[in-house]
Amino acid sequence: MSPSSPVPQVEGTDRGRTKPRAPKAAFVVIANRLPVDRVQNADGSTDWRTSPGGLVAALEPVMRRNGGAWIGWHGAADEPLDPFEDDGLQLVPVPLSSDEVEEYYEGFSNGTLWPLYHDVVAHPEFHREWWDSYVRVNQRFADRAAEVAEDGAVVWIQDYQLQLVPQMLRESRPDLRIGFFLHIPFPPTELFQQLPWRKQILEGLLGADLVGFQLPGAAQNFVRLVRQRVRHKTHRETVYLPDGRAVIAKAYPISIDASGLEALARQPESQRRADEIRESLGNPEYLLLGIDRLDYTKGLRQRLRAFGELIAEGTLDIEQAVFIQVATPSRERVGQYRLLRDDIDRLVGRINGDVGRIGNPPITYLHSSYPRSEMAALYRAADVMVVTPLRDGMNLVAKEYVACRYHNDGALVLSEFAGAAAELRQAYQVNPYDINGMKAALMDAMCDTQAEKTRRMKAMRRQVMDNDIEHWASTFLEDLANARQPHGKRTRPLL
Ligand code: GDG
Repeated sequence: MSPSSPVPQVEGTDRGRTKPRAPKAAFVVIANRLPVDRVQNADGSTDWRTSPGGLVAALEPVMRRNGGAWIGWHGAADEPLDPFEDDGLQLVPVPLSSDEVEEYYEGFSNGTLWPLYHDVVAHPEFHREWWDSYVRVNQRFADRAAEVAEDGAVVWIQDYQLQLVPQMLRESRPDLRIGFFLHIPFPPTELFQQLPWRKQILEGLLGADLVGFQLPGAAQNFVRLVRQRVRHKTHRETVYLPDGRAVIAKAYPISIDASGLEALARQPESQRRADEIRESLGNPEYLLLGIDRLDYTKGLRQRLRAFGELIAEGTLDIEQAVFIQVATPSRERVGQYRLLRDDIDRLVGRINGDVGRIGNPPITYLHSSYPRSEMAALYRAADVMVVTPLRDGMNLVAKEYVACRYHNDGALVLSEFAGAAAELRQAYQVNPYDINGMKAALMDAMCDTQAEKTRRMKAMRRQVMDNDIEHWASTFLEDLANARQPHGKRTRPLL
């Protein structure tokens, strides 16, 4: 979104003012965040900028093509904001108080659900006040959607922050066709059972007609849990509810705007910048790259250790190989993320201090976020892309790297525990907990013959280019429109 976008008025404190109504929409996306960030300029004026993150990267093109409304929080606490239009997109802000940001967002969403759903790689905290806030905020999102959706509209709810919205919305608007997509893993029954509110979450999701997951295994976990905990009848991917409704749970692996990103990577400016990046690092033989949100699920520590050991033991020379790690700032007010940042700072400092030489730090660590053009240049510059999450719903970075390698060169080292591993079979797959295995995979990814790397990359490129974000969204929306319902009513198809 351009900085010159119209800046909507922040609502004043005069209580008598009538709230502008968002126009009714036939297609509504509900996500925790609107695809914009409000930023304050030095002169006190305000602008809107597209915010980073997988969800926005994934949904923006689909929304623009279909038109429609996007409901979400705008990122500023205690500041109600009027609905506004930007570039043909209706944006409908949902206000959150600072207590709600702390309890619903940082608390229940990111302190309870996020670690629980990612194999408990960090300890999930269970607090009843966090849950109460989650219920309240979910109800607010559902109420807003009930106002905005026109009769018989298609509503697509996104992700773990809003799992109660499907049921809440169905209660007030049974005419709607409701879809839900979970971007993160859905845990096995043994872990999900820890959640004191497990039944409410399952019932919340069952308000949808179609519940989408990244992988078939996640959909199976969900159906099994519904059978065990809510005692509904199930058959394969279908749950049969006592009121005659059927809910489908199925996998829709998310992807990227592959041709759009490839086009950006093909621009001469991207290659020029890629050459400049390599040059500034002394033109190493191998440039390794990691790009992640700074998150404990992403396996940064394990991959940096593996690389550091290869240098320390002399398998790799520091003149020969350099690692760039971009860690985009994320959830910085959550305690576990602050600890992680210190931990990675220390680790990078130790490795560079132990094995670096003047002008030759083996790891270039960037705790910052970059424009898309710089990301494309980095993908062009890297010989080896290192994606080693301990658990990840999909991982779009892996697919983005593949999309940018239009000469079929470069190599992808990919964790078995990323959803993307199911599709990118020809990556150098690793168990990120196995440091020796990871060291061996890094060496293979660097030293294999060009022919072998080309064979792998070609196959992965076919997969990514044929199954892009458009394919993801259209298959989901088609299945949602066709989902069989007792009244037999079909929704108008979307574009
Ligand atoms: C969740 C799930 C799932 C990162 N830094 C910058 C930047 N990014 C972009 C990447 C990529 C996206 O953010 C990150 O997506 P991931 O998929 O890697 O990870 P999560 O943020 O954890 O996303 C994940 C995803 O949802 C979608 O369903 O794949 O499993 O955890 O697109 O390029 N973009 C820019 N500057 C940065 O500095 N412009």
